[in-house]
Amino acid sequence: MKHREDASARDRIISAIEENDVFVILTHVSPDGDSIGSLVALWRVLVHRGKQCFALFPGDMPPEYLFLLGGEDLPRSLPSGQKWDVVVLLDIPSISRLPLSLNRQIPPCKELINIDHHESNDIRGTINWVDPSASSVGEMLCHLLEHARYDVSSEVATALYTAILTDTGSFRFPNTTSSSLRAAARLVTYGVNPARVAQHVYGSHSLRKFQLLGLALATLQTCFSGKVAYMWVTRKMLDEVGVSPVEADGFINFPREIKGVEVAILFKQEGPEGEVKVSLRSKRRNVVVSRVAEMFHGGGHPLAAGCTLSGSAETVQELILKAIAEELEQAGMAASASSLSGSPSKG
Ligand SMILES: [Mn+2]
Repeated sequence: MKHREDASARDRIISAIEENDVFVILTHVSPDGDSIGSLVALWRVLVHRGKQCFALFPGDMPPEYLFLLGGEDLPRSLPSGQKWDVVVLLDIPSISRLPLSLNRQIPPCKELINIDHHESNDIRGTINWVDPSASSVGEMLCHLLEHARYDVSSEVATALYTAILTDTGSFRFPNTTSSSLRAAARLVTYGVNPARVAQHVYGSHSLRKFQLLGLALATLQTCFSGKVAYMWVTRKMLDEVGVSPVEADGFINFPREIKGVEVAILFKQEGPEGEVKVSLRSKRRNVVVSRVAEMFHGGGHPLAAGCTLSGSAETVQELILKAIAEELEQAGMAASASSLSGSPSKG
């Protein structure tokens, strides 16, 4: 049933592309490899097909993905008063994740296309294609372009490959399936150079990023008998090293990579004073971190989610660890408070 719906959603998306001329493509704030790769790929395809197409700048881009833009710039805001035929949302599960310049408003349009792989997606477009079994929106777009028999240039393939590579954690996360690997392999036949992409994504960091990582790693701790690991990036660390918070992109993988850890947490003080951004990762489907994020008005996937809390470092850490303990308990992994090792980090 689901597959039939997906197939018809895909056909309707292709008709909407063919029948319209003026497009806006949007992706989520705090963009990652999947959102940037998908945005750039679809933008290039539509421009190549002679469409007038705006891909809106989603917010600070981690520098390792800038190569996908090939020196081109994205508009920071949309021209006002413009009527759009089609607005395409990529990897955006809810209105709260729209680029900030839009003020939580989807631009008025005839057709609203919602393409996403977040189970929690609650956007009602005129066409909705939400496939939680897909590793990434990049993988979905690969299927869409092939289904439409559009040609996939090596630039488009590179953007989609980067999306799949990064959303699967370099083909290490549970969303690494035969479907995602096959899509990546086909993209290589369209002209991707995997070593070159890896060099950009993983081998072009700044020295300061590693200096920040050094400070953050000093706060790394485990609790609940080693099932939970957490780490802090504080305002003070960012100021000390003199970097923007985007440099902490990917830090969540360090607590995640400790043996025996089921849930990894990264606490980041990046916005206004007293606000803490919390990233959560789980290794198993029965420990659902999006449920924890939702308790604090955040969201995400079962295995990767996030939320923002206000309060002191101690309070935020305590609230999150308590919620994680309950989630572990529900999953049959007892996590009594007494197994909490060490006192909450002062950040
Ligand atoms: Mn994604």
